Amino acid sequence: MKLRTFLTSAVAAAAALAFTAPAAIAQTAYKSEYRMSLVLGTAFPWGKGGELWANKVRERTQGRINIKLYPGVSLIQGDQTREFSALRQGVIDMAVGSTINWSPQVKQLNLFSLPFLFPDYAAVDAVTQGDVGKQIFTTLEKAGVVPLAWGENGYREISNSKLAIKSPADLKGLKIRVVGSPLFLDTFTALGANPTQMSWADAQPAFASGAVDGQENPIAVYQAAKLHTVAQKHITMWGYVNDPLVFVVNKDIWASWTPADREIVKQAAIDAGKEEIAIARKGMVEADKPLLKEIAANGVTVTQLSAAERDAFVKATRPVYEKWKGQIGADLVGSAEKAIAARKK
Ligand code: X2X
Repeated sequence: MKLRTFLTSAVAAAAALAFTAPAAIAQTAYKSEYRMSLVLGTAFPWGKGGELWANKVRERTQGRINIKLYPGVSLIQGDQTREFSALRQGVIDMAVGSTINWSPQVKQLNLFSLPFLFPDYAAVDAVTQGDVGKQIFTTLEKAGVVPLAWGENGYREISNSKLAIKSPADLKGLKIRVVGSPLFLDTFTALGANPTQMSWADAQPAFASGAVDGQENPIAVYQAAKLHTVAQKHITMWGYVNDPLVFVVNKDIWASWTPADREIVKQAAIDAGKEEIAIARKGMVEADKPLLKEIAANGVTVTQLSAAERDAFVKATRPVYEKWKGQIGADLVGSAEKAIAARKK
């Protein structure tokens, strides 16, 4: 080999090494433990979803990727609306998170909090499992995390300590705890209630002391948290918001794994997400809704609305829907509306 050729190829080889080496090193530097953030623990469908994901990953990677659960958003001292920023910054390695809690940072996620957008589960699936779901994932990627799969917290129903709510007038003056997302303040203000933002950790003592009158959360959450024991004696089934969950990984953590391990983590998230959604809907999709029977057996009033009664809530919140449609992006909301209209029931 001529000296010149030798030098050229040596330089090229060194350059190639310099280029690939950091990635190769990063990929082998696995942490002994990865930290998964969750608001709700394994007594709830949400936490079970996180546990299913962690277990599948541990098994399928023969322990190369070992995940510990941090329920109660304990990595960020319970401040659930900071979860997305903490994920982006690497304080949290991975999470199963609610679109509500991340919507202050990613405005498109407010889509799911638009009042009365989703008439039924088929509508939710048409959005999350279709093109709109993909668009949302692209948005999340641009925002700096790696989204892998959808889960579900559930349809958020309203409960309170005072009366059976049948019309917006019944909400007048009721102090309702909402999650820290401005869209919820608008919705409850439009309904004549007095909304107050509070973390989930602070909310439960506030129900017990009577500092707040009511709240909105899925029935599965109501039951697992035993909200009937903290004065929440009346539930109205209005299905105004569905609360999907997203399985995500921090970008740098993702990059540190081999392509084969990334594929395992992703497939495990998809499998766990499917199972979690089934768990979240259990007791609510069967014709006789056994979960509602269980709740009524605890002495709780469960109010079902007629179509006309429900419509009064839809009408009262329509200006909020229109205002936020613009803020979220009329195109995105329009695509969701179309997917819902075209759903298979
Ligand atoms: O705080 C809530 O209400 C909860 C647990 O449902 C969420 O994290 C959105």
